[in-house]
Amino acid sequence: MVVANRLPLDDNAARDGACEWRRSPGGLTGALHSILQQAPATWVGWGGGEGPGPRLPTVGSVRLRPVALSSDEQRGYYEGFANSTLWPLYHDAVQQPVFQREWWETYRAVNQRFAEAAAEVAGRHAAVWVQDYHLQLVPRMLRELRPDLLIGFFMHIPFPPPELFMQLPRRVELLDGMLGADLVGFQREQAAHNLAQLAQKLLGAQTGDHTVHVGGRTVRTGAFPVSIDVAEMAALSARPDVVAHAGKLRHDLGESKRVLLSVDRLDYTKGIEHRLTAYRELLRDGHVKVRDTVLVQVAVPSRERVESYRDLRDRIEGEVGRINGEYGRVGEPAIHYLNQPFDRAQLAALYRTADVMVVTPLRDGMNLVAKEFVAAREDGLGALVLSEFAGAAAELPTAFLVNPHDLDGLKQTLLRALEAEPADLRARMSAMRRHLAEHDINAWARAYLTALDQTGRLAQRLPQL
Ligand code: ADQ
Repeated sequence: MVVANRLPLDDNAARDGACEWRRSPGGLTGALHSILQQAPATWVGWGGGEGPGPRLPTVGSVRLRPVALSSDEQRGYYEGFANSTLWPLYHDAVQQPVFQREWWETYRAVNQRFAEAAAEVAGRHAAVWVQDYHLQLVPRMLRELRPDLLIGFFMHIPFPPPELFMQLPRRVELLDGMLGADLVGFQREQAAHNLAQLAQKLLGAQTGDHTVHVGGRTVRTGAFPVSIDVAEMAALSARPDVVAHAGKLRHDLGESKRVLLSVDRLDYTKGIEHRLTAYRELLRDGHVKVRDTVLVQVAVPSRERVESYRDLRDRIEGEVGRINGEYGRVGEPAIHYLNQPFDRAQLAALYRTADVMVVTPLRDGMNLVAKEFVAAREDGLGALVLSEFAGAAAELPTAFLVNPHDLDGLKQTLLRALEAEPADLRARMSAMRRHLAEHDINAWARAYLTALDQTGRLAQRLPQL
């Protein structure tokens, strides 16, 4: 069973009953999509919208169990505590976290509702995999309701060092909530280390090698870097219609132009503003000219009911307008800005078209876009400029790694990537593709689930893993 904030359906599909799997612009749904179809499973999550939502049938082999949220609850739990308190704090407080006392009560009540829904439908001794920071209290709540269950928790975003976590007014409850799980998984080793330090400090826990002993139980921890369906992206990018679409994009952008591409959820952690500043300065200094270079910035709308996200969008759109106004020419903008969702085939075509993929978050749990780009480049070419602060950097050391806070460093790295020799690019890309071939989404699920269930029972039920 998976318990996640959202069901993997989009709102339209849920309303008209068509029930296509949702490829949401968030990374989590995509990551779990392939795995769950391999065995009978239940997915507990919010269906979007208000009230109890429609009765949802089984999709493929996955049974859906919707959890209802009122609009006040969406505000307090989702927009408030999850995305205005935890999200910024866990991302190095790159934006000031907001602490509002009433959000906490809603967050706790909604976590309790998810735990009750899971407890109600889980079979005896079932394995339950709870996802992400929205549901950090669920492991403890679920254990109290159903001590027979095997409970896993995976944090998709960074888990911060004690100096930051200690700011949280409800830090003890949040920490204790996660430690209700049998296995707590993170993207990076450092996060497991942070958890151990906090458990010692706040709960007086004893810690060992990837273990936390607390309240008479042993909780295991570890790093399980999430990945993508590499084979699916490779196949998609080789499809004749995608190749043709990439050719058309290249033609429209200018056959002789060097294309820089960025694809992000429109989020302040993704470093879009820093990137635009670097690009403006490259144009200003004359290192880059609109007649031979163009930036395509795809920024899918995200969390638009949260004020800081609306403000960010205004700032980014203002800056894109300024740069195009100052440096663009008729029929030749400096930046193509696309604030819209794309389907997977369109994304694959974009990845194929890029000379330089620019992935420069200020902090990111993993960043699946970087991996999608590598998987799409069966031609072995294309440069990846990647922030050191993305989890993916630990796995892709042959990317052009960069500190996005260092504007001069960012500018120099963009130029190095633009001017790199094909032989250098091929060597870098081939190392990244070798790594990804071995570390795809199935490898992630296999590693996590075998660590969760040391008896091997789960692995037997997921034969394709
Ligand atoms: P996100 O912060 O959402 O995920 P990311 O890992 O980059 O970030 O995933 C974004 C996904 O959205 C990618 O699969 C991408 O293809 C897709 N996408 C982006 N723009 C799109 C567009 N315009 N149209 C359609 N799809 C678009 C969180 C964490 C990450 C972590 C993932 C998974 O913040 O660090 O990698 O979860 O654990």
